[in-house]
Amino acid sequence: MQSDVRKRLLDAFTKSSEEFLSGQYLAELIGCSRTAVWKHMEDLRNEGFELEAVRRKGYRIVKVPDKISENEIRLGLKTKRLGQHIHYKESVDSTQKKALQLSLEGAPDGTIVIAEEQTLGRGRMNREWYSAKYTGVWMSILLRPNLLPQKAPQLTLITAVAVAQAIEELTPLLPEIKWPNDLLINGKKVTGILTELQAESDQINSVIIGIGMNVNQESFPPDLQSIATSLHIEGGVKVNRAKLIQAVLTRLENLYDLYVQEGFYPIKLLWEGYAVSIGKNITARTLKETFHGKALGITDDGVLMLEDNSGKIHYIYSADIEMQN
Ligand code: BT5
Repeated sequence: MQSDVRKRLLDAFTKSSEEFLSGQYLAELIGCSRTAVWKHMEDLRNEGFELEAVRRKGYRIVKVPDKISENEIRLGLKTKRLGQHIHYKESVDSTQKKALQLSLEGAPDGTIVIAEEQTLGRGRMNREWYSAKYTGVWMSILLRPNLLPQKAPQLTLITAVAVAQAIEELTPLLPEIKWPNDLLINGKKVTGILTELQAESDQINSVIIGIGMNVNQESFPPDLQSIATSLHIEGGVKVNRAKLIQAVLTRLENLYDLYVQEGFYPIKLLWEGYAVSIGKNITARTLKETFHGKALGITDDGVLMLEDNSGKIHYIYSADIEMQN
């Protein structure tokens, strides 16, 4: 929509003391036909405005979209690298895919891709990731770390700590981390992390860390209701997504710098403070095998240690975890 028409339309609603404005009135104000007004209103609807159209009364704006703007993320962002290049999209298939494309085009370390909506958001092993419009943080962070490829899974754990810290900074909620890539609140998943690697032999070309945070959803589709939650559902208030993004980026950059300087050990200590599955009986499903036993903790490299009933310790690099108690 032409921005001056949009501005005049929204101004008319802002300034009017009437709730409803008729199509005729708006048409005269803007100098177009009533059909054109209707089209403009449909454009607004497509951009996330909730509108009501009532015969003989006209149009009413019920709700304006809670959009993130690139400027809102930039304003006050104190990082040196993360988020210094922002690719903001209204809708994408997957921010991971877009970030990979940017990576291949040579985008710098710290570039982020953020979308209001993903039509093909994905989890690990191509599982679906539900990414409804204007409600979550759907973000991919491109890093070019000087690390051995086998260290990349540690970045998932670092990111989990960063997200947990950011949630604590902005809400009174108590997030927990379920190894390796889930954040839970009251036992339900509030965030999932997906770390993808492009590497050649011993050299990482880029790592793309995907973060899917449920923020302002009021409900979930039936198949997710029993396992998913949002900050809004848990805390009862809406959370500013731009502020949350800033907090995640700042925390992640700080932890990442700590990791580069001092290795994984200090991160491990922080991580353990949030870990929910440690000491519990779990089932760990890897691509090849299923293990039952007690989760003893993680190694100094971030690998899960599971002790089975015969006392044998298994080292698990990636799995789906189910907790028994
Ligand atoms: C994950 O996978 O948890 C990683 C999710 C990463 C999503 C981000 S969003 C930005 C970036 N772009 C992408 O396309 N992806 C990343 P996994 O551990 O495999 O969990 C997937 C499972 O979580 C699904 O099979 C569902 O059961 C459940 N799930 C799907 N959508 C969910 C949601 N919004 N909230 C909670 N659980 C969900």
